[in-house]
Amino acid sequence: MEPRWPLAWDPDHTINGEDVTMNSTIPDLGSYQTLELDLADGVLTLTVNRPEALNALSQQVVADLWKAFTAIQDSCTHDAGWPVRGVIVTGAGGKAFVAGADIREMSSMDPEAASGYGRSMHAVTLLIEKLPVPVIAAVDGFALGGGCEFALACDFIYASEAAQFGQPEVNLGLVPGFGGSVRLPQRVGLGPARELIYTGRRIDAAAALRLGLVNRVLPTREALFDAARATLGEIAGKAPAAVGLAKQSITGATGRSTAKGLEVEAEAFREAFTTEDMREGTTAFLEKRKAVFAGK
Ligand code: DAK
Repeated sequence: MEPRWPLAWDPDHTINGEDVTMNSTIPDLGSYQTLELDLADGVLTLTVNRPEALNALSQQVVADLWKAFTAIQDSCTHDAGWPVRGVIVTGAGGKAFVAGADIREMSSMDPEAASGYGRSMHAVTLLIEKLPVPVIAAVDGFALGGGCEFALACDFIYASEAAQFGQPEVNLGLVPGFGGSVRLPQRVGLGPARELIYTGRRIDAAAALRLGLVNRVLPTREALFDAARATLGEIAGKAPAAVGLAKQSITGATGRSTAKGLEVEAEAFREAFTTEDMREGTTAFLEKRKAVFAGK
């Protein structure tokens, strides 16, 4: 399906009444066999579009994700005018976010092919973590196995009441292969992550909220997207480089020792002082006016 995003783009659009386009040009984010991209009001919605297989992450989906997130990365700079200020990742069809890695394809993979498959998706998840804009996984329906791991690479997860999460790999004689053994313990703690991975148990949205796997649960799919867009709109009112540096700092410090993490934070803090937006933000405070960020 052809991506719809350029048609939805209107450079005069605002978020919460603020012009967040910063004189950006419309980025060429490419076209994809298995993804739909829709850029509106500075928010890019990326939809995995294989509803016939509950959006399972086939090798083609992984290749498309790599290409798409590389293109998005190139658009998330002040040189490009920050045309993309936030990303929502989701799945098509209303039944699943992503039901996992593609079991049909995996069933005939040899260990080398499986390893390449796992590493390609690792690369995609690292790209998402490096993206200097926030990425929200909007989960409506199943987020299982590789689908849960894909969501875990996003900055945070919002879920509808219909969401279901789990790492059911052990039911298939597999282990998590797209980052779940690293990111699930980071998100929910070692004990709950072990229990979920060893049992392959599925949990609903309310249980995921209690665990801290998701940030918010919304009653419907519509409310889910409204909430995700509202949060990204709120963040788009801030200095984009500062948001990017904060993300870089948190991602870079995660899993490190306190001393190493503080080094990462110190570097991001120093970098913030090289931006015009930092001068504008602090000056505006002292002048008792609202800051106008140029995205530089
Ligand atoms: N892969 C491929 N096709 C899938 C799929 C999947 N993960 N999930 C569903 N489908 C397909 C079904 O085969 C079915 O196709 P047709 O039979 O119609 O052709 C269609 O989607 C609709 O699914 P169902 O008919 O099963 O729908 P139901 O409502 O009855 O059930 C369900 C929904 C989500 C409960 C069920 O589909 C299900 O249990 N799906 C599998 C969920 C799962 O186990 N996910 C985890 C996959 S394992 C590694 C790399 C990666 C991984 C591991 C290792 N290495 C590098 C080592 C990752 C592993 C995983 O993610």
